[in-house]
Amino acid sequence: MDALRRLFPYLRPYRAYALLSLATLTALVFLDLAIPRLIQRIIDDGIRPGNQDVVLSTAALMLLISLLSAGVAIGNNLFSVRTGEGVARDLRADLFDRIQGFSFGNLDRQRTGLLMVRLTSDVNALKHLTQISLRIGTRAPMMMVGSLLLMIQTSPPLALTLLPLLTVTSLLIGIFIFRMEPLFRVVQQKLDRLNTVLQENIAGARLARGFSRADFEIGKFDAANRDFANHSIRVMRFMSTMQPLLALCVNAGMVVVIWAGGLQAIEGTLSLGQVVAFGNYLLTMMTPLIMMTMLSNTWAAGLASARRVGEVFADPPEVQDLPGARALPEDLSPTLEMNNVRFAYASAGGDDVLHDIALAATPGQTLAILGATGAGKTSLINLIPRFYDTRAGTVRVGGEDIRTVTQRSLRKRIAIVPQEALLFSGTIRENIAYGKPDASLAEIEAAARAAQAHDFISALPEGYDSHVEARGANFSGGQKQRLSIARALLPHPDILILDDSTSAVDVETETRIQDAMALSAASRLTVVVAQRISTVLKADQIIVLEHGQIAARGSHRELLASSPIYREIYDSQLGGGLPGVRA
Ligand code: TTP
Ligand code: MG
Repeated sequence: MDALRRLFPYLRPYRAYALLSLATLTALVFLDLAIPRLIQRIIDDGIRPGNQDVVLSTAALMLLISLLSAGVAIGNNLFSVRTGEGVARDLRADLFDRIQGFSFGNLDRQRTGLLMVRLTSDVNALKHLTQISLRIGTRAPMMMVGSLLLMIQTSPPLALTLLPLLTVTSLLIGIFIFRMEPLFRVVQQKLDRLNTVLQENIAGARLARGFSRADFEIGKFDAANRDFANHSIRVMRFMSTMQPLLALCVNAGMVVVIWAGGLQAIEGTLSLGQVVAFGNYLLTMMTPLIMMTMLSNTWAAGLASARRVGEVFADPPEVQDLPGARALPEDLSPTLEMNNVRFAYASAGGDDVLHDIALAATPGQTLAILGATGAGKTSLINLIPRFYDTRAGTVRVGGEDIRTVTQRSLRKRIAIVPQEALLFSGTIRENIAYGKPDASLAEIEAAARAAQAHDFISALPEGYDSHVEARGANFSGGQKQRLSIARALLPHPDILILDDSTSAVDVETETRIQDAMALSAASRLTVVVAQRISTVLKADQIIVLEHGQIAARGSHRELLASSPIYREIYDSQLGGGLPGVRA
């Protein structure tokens, strides 16, 4: 329930629709409750005394009420749909914003597949909950109270006779809803599991083919699928015993009405019309109740979804601007400095992956970070745009502690070529201009030329307007890397970070990219991450990272002379002339 309360504000913009919906619903209840009274009148004042006028006029009135009722019901549907859709749209938009505002740390925690479920099925479940609440969810209790009152008004003794049965029915329905909610909750969890498996499965379909693990994947899916089905069956089994029981209650009630009411009618203490009206009120009371039990599914699903959507909102962005954070001054020379930096991933058990990092670089320089896989290179460079906060120590850009400036102003100065080149679906032009959407074609071409991408782009039939599929699936690894280098070069960043961004291009092309970039690098600070020593040869400063620690630093020449580790890397990659590796 608490989870639902968080979502009430989403109703506010649509309160007019919600109120209209409730108003039409109330009208509907009144109209529905009028019908048994009219039937009573037809019987008592029309049929029995043989008064045709009353029969005709009452029948006409019933027809009118039925038409009115249909119209009002349509209105109620439309208003509740409007409310539900509006709430769902706003909720999706806010969730999306929230996820856009997530830091890397949040994204490590929240699984992509489940976030997608939050935005789609969960929001849908809440939409249904809203709509159902504005329809049957409010109508049922109103009908119940109204019918009960009218039953008492029709014949208090008969109502009293029915009391034990009504109590039993209410208890049954109470038990039903009480037992149903947890059952449905488990079904929801199983469905979640099924979704996760499915998402991983489809994302990894190619890999599964490559390793002939399709059988294994099918098995994994089967297990989740069966688990979900088994729990659904358990719920349905419960429902299928409960529903006939409830129907039995209704029928038993009818028997009581006809038997006790019939006797009273014979005695003359109750008219035939009253008996029939009473029976009808019993039906108008029970039917919505039984419908409500069928809605416990929607309730359970809605509650579970509200809880999970609430979790996304309750996960604050790990990296946040300090209150009153200033923008990084535009004219500040973009130096880079790290002092005593320690860092750990919250998700990985909290052990430090970077220890005591200290480094400094100035504009115009190239700082290279060399290290084996897992050494912590990516972790280190992710601290520069403040994708993560350090555990200890400071990172300074232009002399400013980056925690004291706004993320936006900091990131505007930095461009990063991530280790895994990621492209969006769209055109090549759009992808390169991602960081500067208003760039001219000339600028885009210049960036592509520097990244050695212009030639292969021009060779495509549609050149810069060629289509890029989701994740850049229609380009090779090296092509994707060059496109993502062009994307980073385009806005002329003050600090350019390349995370092993030329690992998939040949050494010759890499050299050409480096030469082209050097032409525009006079005022830029470049940070190059590499496993391959050929990438870092020309850097002003090379930092050798080992197990998250700086093992050596200096220029290529200095390191070659002074650092055994560097020497070893050099010999293994270039010096020894291993087959397939050329200097
Ligand atoms: P990285 O910083 O990713 O190591 P790397 O970039 O030097 O390696 P590679 O050349 O293969 O790209 O990882 C350092 C450690 O941090 C490693 O033990 C894995 C861990 N780690 C996490 O726990 N979570 C993460 O998101 C990342 C990126 C790394
Ligand atoms: Mg890495």
